[in-house]
Amino acid sequence: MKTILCSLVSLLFIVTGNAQQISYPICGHDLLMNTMEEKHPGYRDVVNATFEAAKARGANSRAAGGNDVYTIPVVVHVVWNQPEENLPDSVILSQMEVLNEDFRRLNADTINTRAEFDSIVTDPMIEFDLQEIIRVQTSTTFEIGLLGGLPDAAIKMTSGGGSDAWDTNCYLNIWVVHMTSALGSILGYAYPPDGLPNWPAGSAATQPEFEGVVIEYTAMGRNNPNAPPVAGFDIKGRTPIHEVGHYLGLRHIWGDGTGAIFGIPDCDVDDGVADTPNAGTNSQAEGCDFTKNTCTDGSPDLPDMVENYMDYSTEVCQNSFTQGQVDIMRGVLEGPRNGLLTGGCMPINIEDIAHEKGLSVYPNPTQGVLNIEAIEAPISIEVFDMLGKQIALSEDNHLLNQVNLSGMDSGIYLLQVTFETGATTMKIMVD
Ligand SMILES: [Ca+2]
Ligand SMILES: [Ca+2]
Ligand SMILES: [Zn+2]
Repeated sequence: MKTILCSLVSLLFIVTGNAQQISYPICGHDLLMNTMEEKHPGYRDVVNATFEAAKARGANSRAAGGNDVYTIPVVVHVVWNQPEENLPDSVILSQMEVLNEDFRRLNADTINTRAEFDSIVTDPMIEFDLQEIIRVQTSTTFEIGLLGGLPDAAIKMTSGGGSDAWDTNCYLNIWVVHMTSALGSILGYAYPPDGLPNWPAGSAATQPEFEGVVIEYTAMGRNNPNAPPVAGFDIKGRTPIHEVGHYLGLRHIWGDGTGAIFGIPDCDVDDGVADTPNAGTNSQAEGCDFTKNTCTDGSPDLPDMVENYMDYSTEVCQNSFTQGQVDIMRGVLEGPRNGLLTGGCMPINIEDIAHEKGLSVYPNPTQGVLNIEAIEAPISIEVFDMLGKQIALSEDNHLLNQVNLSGMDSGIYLLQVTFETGATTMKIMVD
């Protein structure tokens, strides 16, 4: 499942490959890219543009000394059919620990990172804050179509037998389910970020409520009683690390070259990250081979970085992100996914709240004073910049309130108005 060009070819690979080795560590990212590209020609270009913008943003922010720890609020949806799929809290909490170790480079196995990579691996400074575990029992089965159709409308919608997302602008939703597929087992999939203004017209199928990460229930946590007993493929909670990597804009470390589908090293495509050594194939077949070196690039020529979370090496082998990858992930958090940095919004229909409270915000755009009027006094009125930094807070409010934004740079800001029973967030523009 590694080509980004043709899911049919991936299908052949799965069917003809070594079933046991091939069928486990599979990520549905490529499947997803293919499906989206078929539905919306140009999708890949938009993702690429987002990726390049994020890379530049993250690197610039680092150069400017930006090194805040970013915290992502997380909602886990356990959508279960068979009892074993209803994972206990302990497994979810174990997975949260793995996220908070690996995205802070606090994982004990960093001692296994080879010395030649010491200078490029780094701490992403991203943490995860579990807000809620939602459990939904379902009779629906979640099947990946033969041509790669993903069961989003079932998994991610209550009406489809799954569980509705909490607002995907401000929460990372992780759905834990059992998926079936004739393609083999898929351990997870995630959408790369979108949300740039150059999104092509007619892209409605990329519903915002489908953003997030889907994980096969056997791949969660370090203590999962259902983890598949496949020799060499110990589950260490690294599938969600890999999928969150995609969610934050990362590509596979081998660059998804076409030849790689057949195990032929394809060194002409890379992952768009300068510091990760070029790799021609993924490491699925090798597991954890420190001698693997499929491409010659640079001097000294580095081996394939099987330690990287974005490879298909075994989970016990993976322990690192590089600085280049971290720049992209942080750039995505500062750009298309910056709503995640506002501390989470309330899990309610925000349009309903704005309507229910008769909320009116004017003028928008504003050149200075913004009026915020409602039929109930808000508990708080907050304004955030697009980096998620709070720039205004009012906790003493009335039915008509004014926030003075004169002196702020021109641009887009987020206004969050919180009432007793819910909150709403909207974009405002300062001219
Ligand atoms: Ca690279
Ligand atoms: Ca090399
Ligand atoms: Zn992947």
